Amino acid sequence: MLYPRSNPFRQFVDLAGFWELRFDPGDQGRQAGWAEGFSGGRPVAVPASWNDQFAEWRDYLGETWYQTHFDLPWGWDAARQRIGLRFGSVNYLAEVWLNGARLGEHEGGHLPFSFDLAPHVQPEHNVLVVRVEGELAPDRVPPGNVPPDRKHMFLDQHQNFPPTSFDFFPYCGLHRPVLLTATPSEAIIELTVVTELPGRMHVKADLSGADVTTARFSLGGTGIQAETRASGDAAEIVLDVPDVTLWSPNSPHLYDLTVELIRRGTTYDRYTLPIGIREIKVEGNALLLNGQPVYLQGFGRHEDFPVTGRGYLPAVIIKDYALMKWVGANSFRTTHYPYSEQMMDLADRLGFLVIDETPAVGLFFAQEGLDRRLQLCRQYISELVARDKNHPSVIVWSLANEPHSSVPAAKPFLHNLYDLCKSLDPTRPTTLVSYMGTAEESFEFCDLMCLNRYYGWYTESGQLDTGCAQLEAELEAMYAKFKKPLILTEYGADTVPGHHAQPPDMFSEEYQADMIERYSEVLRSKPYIVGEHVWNMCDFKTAQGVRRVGSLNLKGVFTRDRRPKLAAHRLRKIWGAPSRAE
Ligand code: GCB
Repeated sequence: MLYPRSNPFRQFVDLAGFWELRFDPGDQGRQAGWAEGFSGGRPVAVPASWNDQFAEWRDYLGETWYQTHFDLPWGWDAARQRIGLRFGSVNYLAEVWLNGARLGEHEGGHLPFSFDLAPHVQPEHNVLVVRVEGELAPDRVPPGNVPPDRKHMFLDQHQNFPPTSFDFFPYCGLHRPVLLTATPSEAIIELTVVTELPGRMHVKADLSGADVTTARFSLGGTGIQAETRASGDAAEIVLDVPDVTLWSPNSPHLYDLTVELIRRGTTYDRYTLPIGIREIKVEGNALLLNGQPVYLQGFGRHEDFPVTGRGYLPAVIIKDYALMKWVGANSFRTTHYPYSEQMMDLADRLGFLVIDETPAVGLFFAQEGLDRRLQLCRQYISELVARDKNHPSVIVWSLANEPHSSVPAAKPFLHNLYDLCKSLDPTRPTTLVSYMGTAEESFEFCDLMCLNRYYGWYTESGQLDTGCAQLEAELEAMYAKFKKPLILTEYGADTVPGHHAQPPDMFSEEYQADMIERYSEVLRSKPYIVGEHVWNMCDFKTAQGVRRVGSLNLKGVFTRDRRPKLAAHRLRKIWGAPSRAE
């Protein structure tokens, strides 16, 4: 899962641009052999969702074919190098052919997958075809088209269109960069770095064709360099960094770890990975970063923007980080799916604390399709940990958002996921995010508790006094029961920008600002609360339904085009004050 790099030993080329696309509602593409290449396609932007590019296909989630052509760059040679193809995210199902040969398929949006292109790739005139399909189905994750009697009755009683079991638009397409990669045929294929105090790095490099290889590890700017002999398919080393600068939000210091493979005095592969040295753990009531309590203040978000949908948009990423800094946030959760790798790299560089969430939102536990949903969740956890394990910014894994846990089948299912995640990464606290109205028994084994609560909005509507009293009562009860630190991972109010009211009432900017402030007061009065994430950073597109005016969730503190509402200014005051960690 190493992100492709370009250096004297490796190269990648981005296939972004205008591809060709054919919608295929009658499923004729398979019969007609579109896998080998098709004509009659219309131009489509990649990366981006297809939905907002073509008005008449906005709600269409079915079979869709993408195609592009490429030549290998100068100097690339499939006989000497490993030529690969890497997709950052395709939602939901992807099946891929090169020059008519089927390379494979991948299920699940938001996580990368790759193919070795040997022996099918040619120096010129390659035809790459991707069939994408994003239908909503009860045995997919996240699920959709769930029969009404299987739905959680608290929030899902209204049918929406498209029929998601989650509250965001089910955008489809090639959402993140598609990269053509060249690496040496013998190469570094994986790096795993675990850091601990006072300044130690455990590094493991997985290698292909490793016999008689020396692996050299060096740490930029420190003069630290060490060599080891590869044994089997791996090389491992422990590096101690004297006078270490630890990674933290206030000082997001990254060391460039470079690994080189050397044979008979000649380097034949090199990879550089930025590493932050830090330690995260839960102790008693506290979440400790480098031994000091941290308090998370920030948001749940969405990768969502007009026209491009869920497609990768570098300028919006930069803007969002700037707004988060402006408002005083130090943290966010990747609601409700893993974010782009570029977003995660910037979290490391800019010093954000990330709760990294899998795509498991809207999970329900009816027997039908349960095994399939479990296997998918397990796949996503494995892929997510493999992708994000080296990010210092990732401090907590979130296994699921709001599983419908009030049934006996939920706990063993979630326990299974927890155990898998811990086995893959014992170093980070692991949690899940509980649904309002659900007694989440899985907090028994989770390392900390995350709760989404909307007292004063969906219940106690318009009544902040009663709502805050309810909130406080539930927090106290949860803590008394589980004695674990708690993060309020969602709270907020839909707000029509420009709608004002005195006294404040629902949907006014004043009501949202007051609700956030009142919640924050409750949260900051409890020593076991270790974070507050407002829902949501920005307004975002949803399916159509009676609860979503204009097909938007309006709980953003910023509008969809990133203009602040009153609540953003209020949050600046609340969050501008030194956080409890300081
Ligand atoms: C939730 C969900 C989130 C929704 C939010 C809401 O609990 O986690 O996806 O958008 O409520 O606004 O209803």
